Amino acid sequence: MTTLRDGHPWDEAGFTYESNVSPADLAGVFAAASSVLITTHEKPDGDALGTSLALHRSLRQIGVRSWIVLAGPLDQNLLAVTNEDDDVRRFEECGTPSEEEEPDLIAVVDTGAWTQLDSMKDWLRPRVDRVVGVDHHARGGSVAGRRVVDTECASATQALVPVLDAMGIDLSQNDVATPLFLGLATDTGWFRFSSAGPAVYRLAARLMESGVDKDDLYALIEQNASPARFAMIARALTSLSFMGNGAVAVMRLSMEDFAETGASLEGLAGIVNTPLEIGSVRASILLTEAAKGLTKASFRSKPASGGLGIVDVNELAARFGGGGHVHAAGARLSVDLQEAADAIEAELPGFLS
Ligand SMILES: [Mn+2]
Repeated sequence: MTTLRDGHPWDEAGFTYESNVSPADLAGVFAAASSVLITTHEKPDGDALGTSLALHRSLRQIGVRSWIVLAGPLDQNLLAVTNEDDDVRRFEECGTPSEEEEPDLIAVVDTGAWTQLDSMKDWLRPRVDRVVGVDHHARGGSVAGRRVVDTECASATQALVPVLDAMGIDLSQNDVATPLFLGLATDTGWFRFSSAGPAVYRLAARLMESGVDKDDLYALIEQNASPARFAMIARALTSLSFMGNGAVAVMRLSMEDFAETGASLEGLAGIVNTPLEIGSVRASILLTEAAKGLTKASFRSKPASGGLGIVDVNELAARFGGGGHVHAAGARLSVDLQEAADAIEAELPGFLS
């Protein structure tokens, strides 16, 4: 059974997750490196891959060898932004580096939470002094000895830009701009979320002027779905129910739904956002049965409007050992779909004031 905790599961006692070096400091560290392993949170999204790829291509520009290691399921559409010059490896195939391949620097981007680095954590722990971090999350742990954490940024790619600028990177060369734009666009729901402020639009403009073809990228990422994904969307919408007097939408997908449609878990990205189109809905939850007795919960919420406050889904997910952002979070519950729905419903009153 899921245990409730007082603090956030990403927190570490006595540890404050914030920048401890400047972007210029980090630029100096990258420039002085000879080989860099770049990694990010498991089940990488557009921002995780975009930050990794932009850093990888930037390091190539200044003659520093690097490679990317990605762990966990990955939306195949995202890989379309990589090309044959990029050294992108899957943890499931390459594992941790051999002694000959030991990098002298490790970059962890778009997360600072040990729980999001499960495959690599035992290898990373003795190396934290050689780990540098670039992130935009409010919470995290002691993963990176030196880190730039900017919670004002809508994406980790946005937090990376001042580092690249200090490195003197030309964003238009070997297409550094496109993965930067990918992270910025996907983490802001293509510039719709409240996190998309003036600085985001300014950066988007700069990246387009550096060669990003946003229509091409949109088609590649957002208009490239499989019929199986749509079969799952149909089932998710059919399962829609409400809690909290209509303020919270809940959708459920079972293992049978996956078996019968042939859809994959990684093919579900974004489905949880759809019920936010309903006027009365302030938060949306997608429950997926990952295995018998194991339910994955994805949470999304709207910005404050019409005198109504936000549903802080970061804190809601934390009640079940998960986390994320105020408007987007996830958790895993060791119960079946119905028990997960019941447990979440029991926690809701405190979040709907
Ligand atoms: Mn991100």
